Amino acid sequence: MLLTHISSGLVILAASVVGSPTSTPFSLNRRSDGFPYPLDDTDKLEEASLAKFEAYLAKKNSTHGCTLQTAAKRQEWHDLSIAQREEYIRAVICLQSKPPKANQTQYPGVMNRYDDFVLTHETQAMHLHSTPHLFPAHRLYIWAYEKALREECGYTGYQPYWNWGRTAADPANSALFNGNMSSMGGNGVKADYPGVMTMGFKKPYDIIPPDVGGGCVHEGPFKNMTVSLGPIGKVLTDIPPNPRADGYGHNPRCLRRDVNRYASAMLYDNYTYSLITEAKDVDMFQKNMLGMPEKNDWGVHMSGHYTIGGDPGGDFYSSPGDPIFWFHHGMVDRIWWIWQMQDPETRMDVLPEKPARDDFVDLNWTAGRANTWDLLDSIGGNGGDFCYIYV
Ligand SMILES: *[C@@H]1O[C@H](CO)[C@@H](O)[C@H](O)[C@H]1NC(C)=O
Ligand SMILES: *[C@@H]1O[C@H](CO)[C@@H](O)[C@H](O)[C@H]1NC(C)=O
Ligand SMILES: *[C@@H]1O[C@H](CO)[C@@H](O)[C@H](O)[C@H]1NC(C)=O
Ligand SMILES: *[C@@H]1O[C@H](CO)[C@@H](O)[C@H](O)[C@H]1NC(C)=O
Ligand SMILES: *[C@@H]1O[C@H](CO)[C@@H](O)[C@H](O)[C@H]1NC(C)=O
Ligand SMILES: *[C@@H]1O[C@H](CO)[C@@H](O)[C@H](O)[C@H]1NC(C)=O
Ligand SMILES: [Cu+2]
Repeated sequence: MLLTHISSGLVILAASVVGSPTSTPFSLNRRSDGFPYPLDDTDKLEEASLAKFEAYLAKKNSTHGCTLQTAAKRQEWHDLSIAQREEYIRAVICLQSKPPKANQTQYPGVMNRYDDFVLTHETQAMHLHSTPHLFPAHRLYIWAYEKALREECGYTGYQPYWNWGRTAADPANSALFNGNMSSMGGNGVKADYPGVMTMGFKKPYDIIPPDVGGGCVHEGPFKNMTVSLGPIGKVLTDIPPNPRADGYGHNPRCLRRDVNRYASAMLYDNYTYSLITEAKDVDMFQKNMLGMPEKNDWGVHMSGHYTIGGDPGGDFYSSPGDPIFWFHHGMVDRIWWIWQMQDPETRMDVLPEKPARDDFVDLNWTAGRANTWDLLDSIGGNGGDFCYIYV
C-alpha cells in the first residue's frame, strides 16, 4: 500500500482569533433539514463552521472571485431528487460511451473516456496517493471528473457525495445501492467471495468478512457495465488476470460488489465526527482517516472502499472503475474541508509531510499538472478553477 504511515513532525496549531462576519451568515439550506435524514453531528458542525470560514475568506487576498454564495453546491445523493439522480446517471453512462483521450495502442484496456480516469488512477498512483498528495490530488481528480460530466456529457448538476453515516446500518437497501434505476446500481449477486484481505497483515485483523454479495451487479443502471482495466492489486481469487503485466490491457468483465455491513458498521457518523474534532493537525487527520488495519482500526477511508469491495472497487489501483468511487472520495474531500474550517487560519495551507512549494501532481489525461499547494482551497484553489462547497 502506498498509504503509509506518517513520520514527519507535527504542526502545532496556535489558537486563532476569529473575526465575526459582517453580513448575514451564509446558510447551506440543505434539503435534508428533516425527512428522510435529519442533520447528523457532522452536518451540524459543518453548518456551525461557516461563519468562521466566511470571516477567513473575507480576509484572504484572493479567491479569484469565488465566494460561499457563488460556489457550486455538491449535494448528498439522498438529497437529490429522483430526476437529478437520473440526470447524473445518464452523464456517467455518456462518459462511458465517449472515446478516450489516452492512446489505445499504448493502453489497450482503455475503452472510453471514463476509462481515462481509471487509467489515470493506475498510472498516477504515486501522484494521487503519496502521503502529502492524497487529499489535494483527489480533490483535483474529482473536480476533473465533475467537469467532464458537465462539459462532455451535458450534466447540469455537481458531483454528489455519499454521507456514509446515512447508509451505515444497511447500505444495500439505501437509495445509493438499492439497485433501482435511480440508484448507483445494486449489490453483486451472491458469490463465493472471500471478503477483504489486505496485503501485509496477518489474521484475524486482515479480513473484513464477506456479506451477501461479491458477484456481478445485476440490477440498476450499471448492470451492463463492462470493466476493462486491471486488476492490478490483488482483489479476488477468481477475477481473470489482466493480459498485460502492468494491468493496462483489455480485460472485459462485469462490475462486482459486496455491499458490506461489516465495513459500513465503521461508518456511522460518530466515527466521522470524532475524526474531524479530535485530529489536531493534518498529519494526524490523514493518519486517523486511513486507520491502522494492523490494530483492527480500518478508518473511514478504507471502510468506505470495503463497503463497496468487489472488482474493481476492492482494487487499490483500479477502484475508480466502480462509479461509486467518486461519491466516497467526495465525502473524504468534504470532511477534509470541514476539518479545515475548524481553524482556517492554520489549516487551509498545510499538507502532511510539508512538501516543497514547487511540488506538483500530474493527472495526465484527466486534469494535467497542478501545483499541490494550489489545491488546498475549494474556494478559489487551482488557479480559481475550484469553486465549490458541500451542502
Ligand atoms: C494581494 O493582492 C494584491 C493585488 O493582486 C497584490 O499586489 C499583493 O501582493 C497581494 N498580497 C499578498 C500578501 O499576497
Ligand atoms: C500511440 O502509441 C503508439 C505506440 O507507442 C505510437 O506509435 C503512436 O504514434 C501513438 N499515437 C498517437 C496518436 O500519439
Ligand atoms: C428507487 O429508490 C428510491 C429510494 O429508495 C425511491 O425513492 C424510488 O421511488 C425508487 N424508484 C423506483 C422506480 O422504485
Ligand atoms: C442491458 O443490455 C440489454 C441487452 O443489450 C438491454 O436490453 C438492457 O436494456 C440493458 N440494461 C441497462 C440497464 O442498460
Ligand atoms: C458509533 O455508533 C454506533 C452506532 O450507533 C455504535 O454501535 C458504536 O459503538 C459507536 N462507536 C463509537 C466509537 O462511539
Ligand atoms: C503523465 O504525468 C507524468 C508526470 O508529470 C509525465 O511524466 C508524463 O509524461 C505524463 N504522461 C502523459 C501521457 O501525459
Ligand atoms: Cu485513490
